[in-house]
Amino acid sequence: MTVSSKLVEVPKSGFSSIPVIDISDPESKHDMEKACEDFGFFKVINHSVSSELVSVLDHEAVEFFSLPTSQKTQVAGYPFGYGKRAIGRSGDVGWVEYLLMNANLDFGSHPFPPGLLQNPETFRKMTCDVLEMMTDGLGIKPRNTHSKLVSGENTDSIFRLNHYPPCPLINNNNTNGSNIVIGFGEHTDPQIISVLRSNNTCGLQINLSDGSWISVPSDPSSFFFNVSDSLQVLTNGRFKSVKHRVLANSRKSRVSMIYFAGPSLTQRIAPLTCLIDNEDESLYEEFTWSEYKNSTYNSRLSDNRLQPFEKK
Ligand code: GA4
Repeated sequence: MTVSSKLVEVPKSGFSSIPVIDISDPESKHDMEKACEDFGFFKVINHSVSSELVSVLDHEAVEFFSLPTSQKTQVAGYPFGYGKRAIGRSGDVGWVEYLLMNANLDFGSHPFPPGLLQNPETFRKMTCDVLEMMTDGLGIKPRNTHSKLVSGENTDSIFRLNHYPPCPLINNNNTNGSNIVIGFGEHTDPQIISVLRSNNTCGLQINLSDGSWISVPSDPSSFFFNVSDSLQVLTNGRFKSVKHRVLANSRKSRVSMIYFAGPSLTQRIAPLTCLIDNEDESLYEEFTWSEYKNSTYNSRLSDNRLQPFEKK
Protein backbone atom coordinates (compact mmCIF):
# COMPACT_ATOMS: atom_id res chain seq x y z
CA MET A 1 0.00 0.00 0.00
CA THR A 2 1.32 3.41 -0.94
CA VAL A 3 0.62 6.57 1.00
CA SER A 4 1.42 9.38 -1.35
CA SER A 5 1.60 13.08 -0.68
CA LYS A 6 1.34 13.93 -4.37
CA LEU A 7 -1.41 16.41 -5.18
CA VAL A 8 -4.30 15.06 -7.27
CA GLU A 9 -3.83 16.94 -10.52
CA VAL A 10 -6.52 19.04 -12.14
CA PRO A 11 -7.26 18.38 -15.84
CA LYS A 12 -5.77 21.02 -18.07
CA SER A 13 -8.17 21.00 -20.96
CA GLY A 14 -10.87 19.32 -22.98
CA PHE A 15 -12.64 17.41 -20.22
CA SER A 16 -16.12 18.23 -18.97
CA SER A 17 -17.55 14.99 -17.60
CA ILE A 18 -17.56 11.19 -17.97
CA PRO A 19 -19.29 10.28 -21.28
CA VAL A 20 -22.73 8.74 -20.69
CA ILE A 21 -24.04 6.24 -23.25
CA ASP A 22 -27.71 5.36 -23.50
CA ILE A 23 -27.43 1.76 -24.68
CA SER A 24 -31.15 1.67 -25.57
CA ASP A 25 -30.57 4.28 -28.31
CA PRO A 26 -28.75 2.87 -31.38
CA GLU A 27 -27.60 6.38 -32.30
CA SER A 28 -25.41 6.42 -29.16
CA LYS A 29 -22.88 4.43 -31.19
CA HIS A 30 -21.27 7.69 -32.35
CA ASP A 31 -20.81 8.99 -28.79
CA MET A 32 -19.50 5.60 -27.72
CA GLU A 33 -16.95 5.57 -30.50
CA LYS A 34 -15.81 9.09 -29.57
CA ALA A 35 -15.60 8.19 -25.86
CA CYS A 36 -13.35 5.22 -26.73
CA GLU A 37 -11.07 7.47 -28.79
CA ASP A 38 -10.93 10.35 -26.32
CA PHE A 39 -10.87 8.56 -22.96
CA GLY A 40 -11.25 4.79 -23.38
CA PHE A 41 -14.00 5.06 -20.79
CA PHE A 42 -17.76 5.63 -20.57
CA LYS A 43 -20.80 5.00 -18.40
CA VAL A 44 -23.71 2.92 -19.70
CA ILE A 45 -27.28 3.76 -18.71
CA ASN A 46 -30.63 2.20 -19.68
CA HIS A 47 -29.08 -1.27 -19.73
CA SER A 48 -31.20 -4.37 -19.35
CA VAL A 49 -29.61 -5.79 -16.18
CA SER A 50 -32.29 -5.84 -13.51
CA SER A 51 -31.76 -3.91 -10.28
CA GLU A 52 -32.88 -7.10 -8.44
CA LEU A 53 -29.99 -9.07 -9.88
CA VAL A 54 -27.53 -6.29 -9.11
CA SER A 55 -28.66 -6.14 -5.49
CA VAL A 56 -28.35 -9.93 -5.12
CA LEU A 57 -24.78 -9.73 -6.43
CA ASP A 58 -24.06 -6.77 -4.18
CA HIS A 59 -25.43 -8.58 -1.16
CA GLU A 60 -23.39 -11.69 -1.87
CA ALA A 61 -20.22 -9.65 -2.26
CA VAL A 62 -20.79 -7.90 1.07
CA GLU A 63 -21.56 -11.24 2.73
CA PHE A 64 -18.42 -12.82 1.38
CA PHE A 65 -16.16 -10.01 2.61
CA SER A 66 -17.87 -10.09 6.02
CA LEU A 67 -16.78 -13.71 6.57
CA PRO A 68 -13.99 -14.32 9.10
CA THR A 69 -10.53 -14.08 7.52
CA SER A 70 -9.92 -17.77 8.24
CA GLN A 71 -12.86 -18.66 5.98
CA LYS A 72 -11.92 -16.25 3.22
CA THR A 73 -8.35 -17.49 3.09
CA GLN A 74 -9.65 -21.01 2.53
CA VAL A 75 -10.29 -19.91 -1.06
CA ALA A 76 -6.93 -18.13 -1.41
CA GLY A 77 -4.87 -19.03 -4.49
CA TYR A 78 -3.29 -17.61 -7.60
CA PRO A 79 -4.51 -16.37 -9.96
CA PHE A 80 -8.01 -17.30 -8.74
CA GLY A 81 -9.24 -17.03 -5.18
CA TYR A 82 -9.18 -14.61 -2.27
CA GLY A 83 -6.40 -12.08 -1.80
CA LYS A 84 -5.65 -9.21 0.55
CA ARG A 85 -3.25 -6.28 0.03
CA ALA A 86 -0.98 -8.18 -2.41
CA ILE A 87 -1.98 -7.68 -6.07
CA GLY A 88 -0.41 -9.93 -8.71
CA ARG A 89 2.90 -11.62 -7.93
CA SER A 90 5.42 -8.87 -8.60
CA GLY A 91 5.18 -6.94 -5.35
CA ASP A 92 2.22 -4.59 -5.89
CA VAL A 93 0.08 -3.83 -2.84
CA GLY A 94 -3.10 -1.84 -2.18
CA TRP A 95 -5.68 -1.07 0.49
CA VAL A 96 -7.97 -3.79 -0.84
CA GLU A 97 -9.19 -7.35 -0.44
CA TYR A 98 -10.61 -9.23 -3.39
CA LEU A 99 -11.93 -12.42 -4.90
CA LEU A 100 -10.83 -13.38 -8.41
CA MET A 101 -12.79 -15.97 -10.36
CA ASN A 102 -12.55 -17.58 -13.75
CA ALA A 103 -15.83 -16.54 -15.39
CA ASN A 104 -15.90 -19.63 -17.57
CA LEU A 105 -15.70 -22.45 -15.08
CA ASP A 106 -18.58 -24.51 -13.90
CA PHE A 107 -19.03 -22.76 -10.60
CA GLY A 108 -21.32 -25.39 -9.18
CA SER A 109 -18.23 -27.21 -8.00
CA HIS A 110 -16.44 -24.14 -6.57
CA PRO A 111 -16.41 -22.80 -3.04
CA PHE A 112 -17.31 -19.28 -4.24
CA PRO A 113 -20.52 -17.30 -3.65
CA PRO A 114 -23.24 -18.99 -5.73
CA GLY A 115 -25.26 -16.22 -7.42
CA LEU A 116 -22.29 -14.21 -8.56
CA LEU A 117 -20.70 -17.03 -10.33
CA GLN A 118 -23.71 -18.47 -11.97
CA ASN A 119 -24.24 -15.12 -13.60
CA PRO A 120 -21.27 -14.40 -15.87
CA GLU A 121 -23.79 -14.78 -18.69
CA THR A 122 -25.46 -11.48 -17.77
CA PHE A 123 -22.14 -9.66 -17.99
CA ARG A 124 -21.12 -11.48 -21.15
CA LYS A 125 -24.38 -10.52 -22.86
CA MET A 126 -24.13 -6.85 -21.92
CA THR A 127 -20.47 -6.76 -22.99
CA CYS A 128 -21.34 -8.22 -26.39
CA ASP A 129 -24.16 -5.67 -26.87
CA VAL A 130 -21.76 -2.84 -26.08
CA LEU A 131 -19.02 -4.22 -28.35
CA GLU A 132 -21.51 -4.56 -31.21
CA MET A 133 -22.62 -0.96 -30.85
CA MET A 134 -18.98 0.07 -30.76
CA THR A 135 -18.12 -1.90 -33.90
CA ASP A 136 -21.09 -0.27 -35.63
CA GLY A 137 -19.83 3.14 -34.47
CA LEU A 138 -16.49 2.36 -36.14
CA GLY A 139 -18.36 1.50 -39.35
CA ILE A 140 -17.00 -2.07 -39.31
CA LYS A 141 -18.97 -5.02 -40.67
CA PRO A 142 -20.00 -7.53 -39.53
CA ARG A 143 -21.32 -6.18 -36.26
CA ASN A 144 -19.93 -9.12 -34.29
CA THR A 145 -16.31 -8.54 -35.38
CA HIS A 146 -15.31 -7.73 -31.78
CA SER A 147 -18.08 -9.41 -29.80
CA LYS A 148 -17.33 -12.85 -31.30
CA LEU A 149 -13.90 -12.68 -29.65
CA VAL A 150 -15.43 -12.75 -26.17
CA SER A 151 -18.67 -14.68 -26.66
CA GLY A 152 -17.53 -18.27 -27.20
CA GLU A 153 -17.19 -21.16 -24.77
CA ASN A 154 -13.38 -21.05 -24.66
CA THR A 155 -12.96 -17.37 -23.97
CA ASP A 156 -10.75 -16.36 -21.07
CA SER A 157 -12.81 -13.95 -18.99
CA ILE A 158 -12.41 -13.08 -15.31
CA PHE A 159 -14.82 -11.88 -12.66
CA ARG A 160 -13.44 -9.82 -9.79
CA LEU A 161 -14.92 -8.56 -6.52
CA ASN A 162 -13.01 -5.81 -4.75
CA HIS A 163 -13.58 -4.51 -1.25
CA TYR A 164 -11.82 -1.32 -0.16
CA PRO A 165 -12.38 -1.01 3.59
CA PRO A 166 -12.43 2.47 5.19
CA CYS A 167 -8.82 3.51 5.64
CA PRO A 168 -7.73 4.99 9.00
CA LEU A 169 -4.42 6.15 7.49
CA ILE A 170 -6.15 8.97 5.62
CA ASN A 171 -5.85 12.26 7.42
CA ASN A 172 -9.30 13.90 7.43
CA ASN A 173 -7.91 17.27 8.44
CA ASN A 174 -6.12 17.55 5.17
CA THR A 175 -8.56 19.28 2.82
CA ASN A 176 -6.43 19.96 -0.24
CA GLY A 177 -6.53 16.50 -1.77
CA SER A 178 -2.97 15.52 -0.88
CA ASN A 179 -2.55 12.54 1.49
CA ILE A 180 -4.11 9.81 -0.60
CA VAL A 181 -4.00 6.07 -0.01
CA ILE A 182 -3.91 3.82 -3.04
CA GLY A 183 -6.59 1.11 -2.97
CA PHE A 184 -5.62 -0.32 -6.38
CA GLY A 185 -2.62 1.20 -8.15
CA GLU A 186 -2.66 2.70 -11.63
CA HIS A 187 -2.81 0.20 -14.46
CA THR A 188 -4.51 -0.67 -17.72
CA ASP A 189 -6.47 -3.89 -18.14
CA PRO A 190 -4.91 -6.42 -20.51
CA GLN A 191 -8.13 -7.96 -21.91
CA ILE A 192 -10.49 -6.55 -24.57
CA ILE A 193 -12.98 -4.62 -22.49
CA SER A 194 -13.95 -4.42 -18.79
CA VAL A 195 -17.30 -3.72 -17.13
CA LEU A 196 -17.46 -2.32 -13.62
CA ARG A 197 -20.27 -1.76 -11.15
CA SER A 198 -19.72 -0.33 -7.69
CA ASN A 199 -21.72 0.60 -4.64
CA ASN A 200 -22.26 4.25 -3.81
CA THR A 201 -18.70 4.96 -2.65
CA CYS A 202 -16.41 6.92 -4.93
CA GLY A 203 -12.71 6.10 -5.41
CA LEU A 204 -12.27 5.17 -9.08
CA GLN A 205 -10.16 7.60 -11.09
CA ILE A 206 -9.22 7.61 -14.76
CA ASN A 207 -6.13 9.16 -16.27
CA LEU A 208 -6.52 11.64 -19.13
CA SER A 209 -4.05 12.06 -21.98
CA ASP A 210 -2.69 15.22 -20.28
CA GLY A 211 -1.72 13.07 -17.27
CA SER A 212 -4.40 14.40 -14.91
CA TRP A 213 -6.57 12.12 -12.76
CA ILE A 214 -10.38 12.45 -12.94
CA SER A 215 -12.58 11.09 -10.16
CA VAL A 216 -15.48 9.04 -11.49
CA PRO A 217 -18.65 9.82 -9.47
CA SER A 218 -20.11 6.53 -8.23
CA ASP A 219 -23.44 5.43 -9.73
CA PRO A 220 -24.66 2.04 -8.46
CA SER A 221 -27.39 1.84 -11.10
CA SER A 222 -25.01 2.13 -14.06
CA PHE A 223 -22.11 0.14 -15.50
CA PHE A 224 -18.75 1.66 -16.41
CA PHE A 225 -16.85 0.31 -19.40
CA ASN A 226 -13.18 0.68 -20.10
CA VAL A 227 -11.24 -0.10 -23.25
CA SER A 228 -8.47 -2.59 -22.46
CA ASP A 229 -5.06 -3.24 -24.06
CA SER A 230 -6.15 -5.87 -26.60
CA LEU A 231 -8.88 -3.58 -27.98
CA GLN A 232 -6.32 -0.77 -28.31
CA VAL A 233 -4.26 -3.14 -30.49
CA LEU A 234 -7.26 -4.38 -32.52
CA THR A 235 -8.13 -0.75 -33.33
CA ASN A 236 -4.46 0.06 -34.06
CA GLY A 237 -4.35 2.60 -31.26
CA ARG A 238 -7.54 4.42 -32.25
CA PHE A 239 -9.23 3.38 -28.99
CA LYS A 240 -7.30 4.11 -25.80
CA SER A 241 -6.77 1.51 -23.10
CA VAL A 242 -7.46 3.79 -20.16
CA LYS A 243 -5.11 3.96 -17.19
CA HIS A 244 -7.14 3.87 -13.98
CA ARG A 245 -6.71 3.48 -10.23
CA VAL A 246 -8.79 3.41 -7.04
CA LEU A 247 -8.22 5.58 -3.98
CA ALA A 248 -9.25 4.35 -0.56
CA ASN A 249 -11.87 6.27 1.41
CA SER A 250 -11.44 7.34 5.01
CA ARG A 251 -15.03 6.59 6.11
CA LYS A 252 -16.86 4.32 3.65
CA SER A 253 -16.35 0.85 2.24
CA ARG A 254 -16.23 0.58 -1.50
CA VAL A 255 -17.40 -2.69 -3.09
CA SER A 256 -17.03 -3.19 -6.81
CA MET A 257 -17.49 -6.04 -9.26
CA ILE A 258 -15.71 -6.18 -12.57
CA TYR A 259 -16.06 -8.48 -15.55
CA PHE A 260 -12.90 -8.61 -17.68
CA ALA A 261 -13.86 -9.87 -21.14
CA GLY A 262 -10.94 -11.75 -22.66
CA PRO A 263 -10.61 -13.83 -25.85
CA SER A 264 -9.62 -17.49 -26.09
CA LEU A 265 -5.98 -18.27 -25.30
CA THR A 266 -5.17 -19.04 -28.94
CA GLN A 267 -6.83 -15.89 -30.33
CA ARG A 268 -4.45 -13.83 -32.48
CA ILE A 269 -4.49 -10.13 -31.63
CA ALA A 270 -3.40 -7.66 -34.32
CA PRO A 271 -4.82 -4.45 -35.82
CA LEU A 272 -7.92 -5.22 -37.89
CA THR A 273 -7.06 -5.05 -41.57
CA CYS A 274 -10.14 -2.89 -42.24
CA LEU A 275 -8.63 -0.18 -40.01
CA ILE A 276 -5.28 0.00 -41.78
CA ASP A 277 -4.50 0.53 -45.46
CA ASN A 278 -1.40 -1.64 -45.46
CA GLU A 279 0.73 -3.67 -43.07
CA ASP A 280 3.21 -0.76 -42.66
CA GLU A 281 0.59 1.24 -40.80
CA SER A 282 0.21 -1.42 -38.12
CA LEU A 283 1.56 -0.06 -34.82
CA TYR A 284 1.82 -3.49 -33.16
CA GLU A 285 3.38 -6.89 -33.71
CA GLU A 286 0.82 -9.66 -33.72
CA PHE A 287 0.54 -11.78 -30.56
CA THR A 288 -1.76 -14.42 -29.17
CA TRP A 289 -3.80 -13.70 -26.05
CA SER A 290 -1.87 -16.44 -24.28
CA GLU A 291 1.48 -14.72 -25.08
CA TYR A 292 0.19 -11.37 -23.89
CA LYS A 293 -1.39 -12.83 -20.79
CA ASN A 294 1.86 -14.55 -19.79
CA SER A 295 3.87 -11.37 -20.13
CA THR A 296 1.14 -9.46 -18.24
CA TYR A 297 1.13 -11.77 -15.27
CA ASN A 298 4.89 -11.30 -14.87
CA SER A 299 4.66 -7.51 -14.90
CA ARG A 300 4.08 -4.78 -12.31
CA LEU A 301 0.68 -3.07 -12.24
CA SER A 302 1.91 0.26 -13.61
CA ASP A 303 4.08 -1.20 -16.39
CA ASN A 304 3.38 -0.29 -19.99
CA ARG A 305 2.63 -3.85 -21.05
CA LEU A 306 2.06 -3.07 -24.72
CA GLN A 307 5.44 -1.45 -25.23
CA PRO A 308 7.32 -4.69 -26.07
CA PHE A 309 4.73 -5.34 -28.80
CA GLU A 310 4.99 -1.91 -30.43
CA LYS A 311 6.59 -1.92 -33.88
CA LYS A 312 10.01 -0.29 -33.85
C1 GA4 B 1 -5.41 -5.98 -14.07
C2 GA4 B 1 -6.83 -6.37 -14.52
C3 GA4 B 1 -7.43 -7.54 -13.69
O1 GA4 B 1 -7.81 -7.05 -12.40
C4 GA4 B 1 -6.41 -8.68 -13.54
C5 GA4 B 1 -5.21 -8.12 -12.79
C6 GA4 B 1 -4.08 -9.10 -12.40
C7 GA4 B 1 -4.22 -9.62 -10.96
O2 GA4 B 1 -4.79 -8.93 -10.11
O3 GA4 B 1 -3.69 -10.71 -10.71
C8 GA4 B 1 -2.76 -8.30 -12.63
C9 GA4 B 1 -3.17 -7.01 -13.40
C10 GA4 B 1 -4.59 -7.26 -13.86
C11 GA4 B 1 -2.22 -6.69 -14.58
C12 GA4 B 1 -0.72 -6.95 -14.26
C13 GA4 B 1 -0.50 -8.15 -13.32
C14 GA4 B 1 -1.70 -9.09 -13.39
C15 GA4 B 1 -1.97 -7.93 -11.37
C16 GA4 B 1 -0.61 -7.65 -11.91
C17 GA4 B 1 0.34 -6.99 -11.25
C18 GA4 B 1 -7.06 -9.89 -12.89
C19 GA4 B 1 -5.77 -8.97 -14.85
O4 GA4 B 1 -6.12 -9.76 -15.70
O5 GA4 B 1 -4.65 -8.14 -15.01
